[in-house]
Amino acid sequence: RQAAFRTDLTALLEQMSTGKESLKFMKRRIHHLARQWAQAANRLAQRLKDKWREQKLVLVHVGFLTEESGDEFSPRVLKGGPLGEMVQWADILTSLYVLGHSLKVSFSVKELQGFLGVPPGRGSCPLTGPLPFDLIYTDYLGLQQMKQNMGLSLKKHRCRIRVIDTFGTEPAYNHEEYATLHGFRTNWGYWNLNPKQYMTMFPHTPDNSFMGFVTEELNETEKEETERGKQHRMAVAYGKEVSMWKGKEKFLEILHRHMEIHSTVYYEQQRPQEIPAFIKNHGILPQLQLQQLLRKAKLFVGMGFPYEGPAPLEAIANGCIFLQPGFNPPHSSLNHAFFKGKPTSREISSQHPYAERYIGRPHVITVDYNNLEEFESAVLEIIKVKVKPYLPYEYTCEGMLERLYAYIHYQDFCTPDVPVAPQNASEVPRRYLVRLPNSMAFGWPANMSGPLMWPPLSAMQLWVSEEGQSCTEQCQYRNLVCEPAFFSLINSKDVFQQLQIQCDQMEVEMNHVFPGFSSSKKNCFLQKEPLLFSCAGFKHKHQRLCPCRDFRAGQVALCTACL
Ligand code: U2F
Repeated sequence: RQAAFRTDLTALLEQMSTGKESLKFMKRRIHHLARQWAQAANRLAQRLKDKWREQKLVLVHVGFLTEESGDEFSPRVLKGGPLGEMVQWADILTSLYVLGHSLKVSFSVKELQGFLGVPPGRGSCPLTGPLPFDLIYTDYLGLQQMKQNMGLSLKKHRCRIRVIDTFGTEPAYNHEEYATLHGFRTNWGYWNLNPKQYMTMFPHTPDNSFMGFVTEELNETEKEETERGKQHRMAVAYGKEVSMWKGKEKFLEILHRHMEIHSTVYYEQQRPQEIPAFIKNHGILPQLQLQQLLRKAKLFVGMGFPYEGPAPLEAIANGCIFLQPGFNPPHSSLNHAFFKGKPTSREISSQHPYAERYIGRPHVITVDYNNLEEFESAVLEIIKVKVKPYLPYEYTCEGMLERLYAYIHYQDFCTPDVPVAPQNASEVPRRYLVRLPNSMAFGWPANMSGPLMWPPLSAMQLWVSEEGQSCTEQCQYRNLVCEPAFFSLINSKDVFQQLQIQCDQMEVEMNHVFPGFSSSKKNCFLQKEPLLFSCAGFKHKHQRLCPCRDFRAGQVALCTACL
């Protein structure tokens, strides 16, 4: 069946009836953004008019909101607890629905069992008949619940699963045996999925798919009104929970010398000492009202936590400048409790690396908050400078629909991959290799991209990393993005030869930095295990072969020829 775009969200909202605060929050959000979704659907429908899109049978099982997982989120919705995850799930549900897929939504193990056709109380009995879904979107907790309820059959159907994973899972942590042997074992990873099956909140490691969420976009009239109504000496402090305010007095006092500071922090009755008396607190506001507050304010000031939330994008979309602390040394699972046990080695250079890297000045200013002079001069600059509301395309409704459409249409983890580490030269797709003069890059002619390869081969450029550098960084340095789908094509002896890399020895091993080589020892290495192809991996004294690709302006998940 063909999928048809939907613009009326009533039936979706009806599928979500329950008394939980988390669901009420999500429903309010869906309802509030309905007009923007409908406009985006119409625009994308026009652009894709001749494309045939199959209607998929989709199950969405939101594990972290089930009673069976303890649901710690719902009781904290009105009390300053995390809302980012609910923002994202609301937007995923809406996108799938608007794209016209057939959707079943589950917020409890009982509903999950019903949809999977597993009789309640059967515990770990495997699902018998065929899986009644083409795609299942869930999270790590949901995956665990499905394992318990589908038993062995989960393995058979795992290529249809997509795991919504806020901070991402790098390949070294995902491969059970490798993670266990090499110290990458955490509470979460080791599911042996294709790393692209993990979908993140921001474009973190390119090993995963970037799912994202949306931020409301102002229309031209609203933008003009916002610019006119800006109060240049009004700031909003980013911190819903009292704990986020501990030890922040110094810079808040400096800020207070120049601006009136508002906040939306939750506390019961008496104001805690962490919240200075000069702060004008509104308590937790509904999203719509928070947005009104941000429209008036000039500055949204980060206080170091939460990491990588949606609020800075909302502030910037409403014409605020986001001022945030840079982290030196960067925060990671090695040195910070919050990231400990998360299946990633990613290093966080500031409270919001996406805002820092993909948006930057004049909308985002990152400074060292320990240097109070630097902080103060940033504040003075912010008061003077004029900025317009800004929202990257990938965070608009159309951007999210476009991305999810592409994933559903093109990503296929059920069909076996191209052979890895081909030993026989005739297996190597040599005819694709064209040497570009004066560079270490290969270009692939556009007409070589076959229908089965996505992203298309024409998008690929091969580069060699520096010693100790990851492919994520090398591609970024080239203004490209690492594309793990191409690793299997460059994992061959011939590629080393074509690049004129001297290999006295060629080994085939399981290692998340291969294919690569050590130039001092003249040792070259091919990858033995396709699940370990990794953009994120790096190793001292090792140079890597890096498959990079281009990307669309404002939509890093997709290459120019990807649609
Ligand atoms: C992030 O979660 P948070 O919920 O802490 O992220 P925020 O950026 O603070 O805000 C999430 C939403 O809360 C809304 C606001 C944002 O969309 O509009 N909100 C509101 O409705 N009323 C208010 O008064 C204030 C905010 C991140 F998203 C999670 O993935 C992480 O787990 C968490 C910890 O790093 O940070």
